[in-house]
Amino acid sequence: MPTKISKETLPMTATELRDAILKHIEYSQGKDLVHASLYDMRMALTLAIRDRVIEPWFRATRATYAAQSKRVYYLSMEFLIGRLLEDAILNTGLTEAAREAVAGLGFDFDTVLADEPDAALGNGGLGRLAACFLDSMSTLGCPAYGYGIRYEHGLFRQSFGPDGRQVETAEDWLRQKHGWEFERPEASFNIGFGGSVAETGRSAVWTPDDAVIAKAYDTPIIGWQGKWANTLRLWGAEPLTAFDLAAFNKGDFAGAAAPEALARTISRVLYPDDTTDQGKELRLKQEFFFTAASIRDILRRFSAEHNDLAALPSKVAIQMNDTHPAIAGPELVRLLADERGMAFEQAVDTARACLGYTNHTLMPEALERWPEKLMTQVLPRHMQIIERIDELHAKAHPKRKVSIVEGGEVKMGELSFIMANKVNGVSALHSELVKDTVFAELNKLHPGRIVNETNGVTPRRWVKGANPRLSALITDTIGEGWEDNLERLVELEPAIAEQGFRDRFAAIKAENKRDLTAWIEREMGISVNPDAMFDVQIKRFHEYKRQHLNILETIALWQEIRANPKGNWAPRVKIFGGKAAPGYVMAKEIIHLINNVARVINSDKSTRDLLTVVYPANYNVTMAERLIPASDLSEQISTAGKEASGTGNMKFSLNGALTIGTLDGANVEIRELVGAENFFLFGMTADEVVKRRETPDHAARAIKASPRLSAALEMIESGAFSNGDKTTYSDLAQNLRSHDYFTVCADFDSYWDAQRRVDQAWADPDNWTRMAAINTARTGWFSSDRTIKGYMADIWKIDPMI
Ligand code: 26Q
Repeated sequence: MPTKISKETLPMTATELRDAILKHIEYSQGKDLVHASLYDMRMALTLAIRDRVIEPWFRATRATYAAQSKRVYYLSMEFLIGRLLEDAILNTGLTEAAREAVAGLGFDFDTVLADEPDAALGNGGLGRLAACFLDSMSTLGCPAYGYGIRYEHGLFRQSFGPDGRQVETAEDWLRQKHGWEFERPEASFNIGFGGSVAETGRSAVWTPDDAVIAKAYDTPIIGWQGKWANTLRLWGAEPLTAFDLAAFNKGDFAGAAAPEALARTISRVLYPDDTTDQGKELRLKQEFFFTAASIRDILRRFSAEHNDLAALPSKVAIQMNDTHPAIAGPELVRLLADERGMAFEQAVDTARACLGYTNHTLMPEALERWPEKLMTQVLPRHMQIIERIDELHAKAHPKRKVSIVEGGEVKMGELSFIMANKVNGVSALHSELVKDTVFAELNKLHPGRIVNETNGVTPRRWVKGANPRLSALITDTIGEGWEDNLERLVELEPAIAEQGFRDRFAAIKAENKRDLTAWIEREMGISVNPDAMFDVQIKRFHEYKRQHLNILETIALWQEIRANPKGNWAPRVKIFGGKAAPGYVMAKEIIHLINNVARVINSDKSTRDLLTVVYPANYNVTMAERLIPASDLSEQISTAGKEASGTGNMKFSLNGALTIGTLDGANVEIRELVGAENFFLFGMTADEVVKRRETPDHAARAIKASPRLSAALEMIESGAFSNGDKTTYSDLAQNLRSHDYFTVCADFDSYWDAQRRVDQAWADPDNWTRMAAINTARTGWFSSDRTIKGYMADIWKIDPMI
């Protein structure tokens, strides 16, 4: 087993690292030090660190090959990895050496780290989960490949117009060279689309009429202390023929480049998560493009080592991150049956034995469905295979009521369920709801197929890297080695009883808040009181996440502070962060409202010391790393039953923020672990929400019963936040008054009361600190290492290599 860390790899002294950086400035960047720019320094440091990662990476690859180990293939449309340099330095234990080396060369280390663009190849939770899983699989020595798309443009950049509306511009992370990746032209596949199918007896031959090349780009993912490294393989799309020389020679310059432009479109841009924008042909092509390339790569690797395709499930575990790669089932069946001659039913069983499916949402409108017509047009052979899978399933379960193809649509959730040997939810509550709602029928037919794997987050990035001060206190208190054994944080608990520990804990939070205060001043020109409570809601904008519940409470609070300025109000800074899908009108209205409420409230001198609202634009992984360690209160206020898990909630708890939240997703498990007395619970349960919706005028009733909510809504409608224009927010207000599917109104008073309990708790700072420290001590279970161990044992049946 390759456990030993060889001297040549790690550790490295500051002087050695300095020499390595200088070498790269000279030979990779082609500069001498006096002329090196910040970019040159960042690239040279990146390459110097990358060099140290190569050896463990090779070692892990060789060890897996030598042991003929089963490998995990994690297929995901999104990998929201953020910056890689700081993480890699942390995992290789080179933080101090790098800081010293870079300073010695005349650059500021933090500025160099900050020069790296965020790799924003994801929308939110699902993409960030994939990134945390990569880190944990490498830390645990689980042989694995992440497979995804090398988008030229990640999630759009967000800014706010002068009116406070969201403005989207293209993100451009690849404008500068991506220092971590290795281009692999030898790992290329032709991916076809469209065309026709010729059936000859038992087999079928698909002749696509269009094709692109999928080319691999590999990024090594090093685990904690460099003991293991896996590969993130992202596919870029390229044309089969780069250039139409005939057209060029005729003088048609644009036409000559047309095929190239068309092919490259496939990996051009990440689709924003937007349920109103379903069924786009390019999205389907993206999904097939990366899934087909990945499956072919997997089969190629298997066939290089083994002959018997029936043994595939003993060597290959493919995890589908939501339904986005659901075409993996039909594609694997096609390759096994059509191209390798396996009997169809055996091919289906073999594929199923390899596949797992993770569900991340219960909302029916968010489950992917593709028009049968489009599927037939783009993937004619796959459509036939899907129909045969449906028939086989019907034959095996004659009484079954569900089918994959229904009403002219292909339901990807059902396809994924039927083609997977395990289906998992992402929190205890969510997994139960998966069994009882979306897949109730399929669960009856396949008892035991649905399992739970509660999400987690990597402590290396989200504690050690993001919160070095807290990490030092943890190490001082419980010793080394908690970073890959996070449940050891419970050992903090005895220390919490000591005043000295609590004082240090409080001082760390205060310092983190001062850093954030300076950043807010610098970036936004807003000065906030660092001693106020930092009350933070950062996540994608969605009606179910209810940022509007938060802003309604903010308006009501402002009014009440004005009416009673001598009241016992806890001074607060309300911080928002997040993007809305460009086509999601209501979510964008909420953003617009928050910005204008901020403008109005922040200009009220009479309340300024007690209430400030800040909403920095372009929330991303790097901003999360800055905000979370400086937070006192974590807003996790989704309509119960709608947030599958949440992972931000875990990051906040670990970093010593208290949660105000509903009984939704992993909040339930957080509350169980930290104790009900250390969690501000409010709102209806998932069952109560469903019942309440049966009362058609539930919103009107709630508004009538709540003078505060009435006043806040009326204030919005009066034009107070829209320069007197009464119509600006009427859609938003009307939606709440009439429909209010997400029960903002029905939960308002309960939320208000919980916020006042928060105020009371804030009034006793030492007790607040005690509660915050308990949150840190008791949430070590939310390490993604624990989650990955669960997947390895329950789903993948793989043993760790270290
Ligand atoms: C689908 C079709 C077309 C275009 C985009 C999409 C699309 C893209 C992204 C649909 C959904 C997503 C992302 C979903 C997501 O992030 N879900 C979150 O997953 C987290 C990890 O399990 C959970 O913690 C969150 O509760 C869940 O909302």
